[in-house]
Amino acid sequence: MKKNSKVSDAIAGVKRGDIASVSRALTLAADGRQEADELLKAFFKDLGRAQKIGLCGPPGVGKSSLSSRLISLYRKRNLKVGMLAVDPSSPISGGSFLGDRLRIQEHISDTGVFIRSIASRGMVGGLSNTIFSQIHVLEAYGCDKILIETVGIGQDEVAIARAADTVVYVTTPQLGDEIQAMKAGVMEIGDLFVVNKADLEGRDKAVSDIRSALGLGLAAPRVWEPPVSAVSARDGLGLELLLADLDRHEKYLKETPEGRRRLKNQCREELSLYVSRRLYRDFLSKVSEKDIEDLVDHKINLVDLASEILK
Ligand SMILES: Nc1nc2c(ncn2[C@@H]2O[C@H](COP(=O)(O)OP(=O)(O)OP(=O)(O)O)[C@@H](O)[C@H]2O)c(=O)[nH]1
Ligand SMILES: [Mg+2]
Repeated sequence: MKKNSKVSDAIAGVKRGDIASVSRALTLAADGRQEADELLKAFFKDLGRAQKIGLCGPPGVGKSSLSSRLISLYRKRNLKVGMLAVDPSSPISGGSFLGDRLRIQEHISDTGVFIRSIASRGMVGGLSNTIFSQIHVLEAYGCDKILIETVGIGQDEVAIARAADTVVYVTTPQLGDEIQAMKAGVMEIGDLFVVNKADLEGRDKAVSDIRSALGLGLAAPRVWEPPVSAVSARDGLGLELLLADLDRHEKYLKETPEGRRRLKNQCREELSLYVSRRLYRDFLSKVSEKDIEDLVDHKINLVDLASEILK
């Protein structure tokens, strides 16, 4: 039972608020092997504790810089913050990992903040397939806010909406034309829109382009009208207003059926990821060397073998 004591130590450590245990638990959770099941069971009761804030948007718009600012503001309120960032050293976004590390450096000695970058391997549509397990660890650690930064490339951008409660779509004035061309999918998942780098020229045009793309003020009023704010993560401008919008969205989810609807969708997504992981795990453990020999020797065909194992 040596293997399990490692897991139960990590579970107890996380509950105690031990930061090294959080790190170990996250690694176990990210691996998604059988060992992680105990962890999931122990931590599932904290489901829904934190506001999970997804930050998405094109590479380089300032998602990490903005996250760092938000973390500081939340810390001022004495809230515990976790952050999961898809490792931007992946070839897709051009390797600014070191830059990210430097920007979030100021928080590393603070036990009220836990930042982990997620390898992009094993990703399903821009999200790690164990992201939910990692979220559970951070919720059990007592995080009030969990920021999830994802790389936003086309369709992948919308994947974050399956894990987050509040989706923040970040853009900049420099991406004027891209705003015009923003895909319908992106416009639909954003709960808040942020024009970062508002210290640069073109801020007002970017804000009004987004507003008109959203059709704000035109159609019948929606229950939640996505606010569009201009901020500068560099200069620290507009952040208090953004924070107020984030709070307002959290309140909206708590007070309307929308919150429960999202939580249900998250559970549905997590269940399906878990079941496919587990089926795959169980399946692989049943394939013997003899089965493979039989395939090579044409004693059985692939489909029949698979059906037999799945039975
Ligand atoms: N002028 C200006 N530059 C900014 C601002 N915020 C971030 N930057 C700069 O923009 C660059 C990218 O910032 P990041 O925070 O790494 O952006 P990101 O969206 O996390 O980038 P990826 O993770 O690689 O997609 C850096 O050089 C930042 O210094 C801002 O408000 N104004
Ligand atoms: Mg980043």
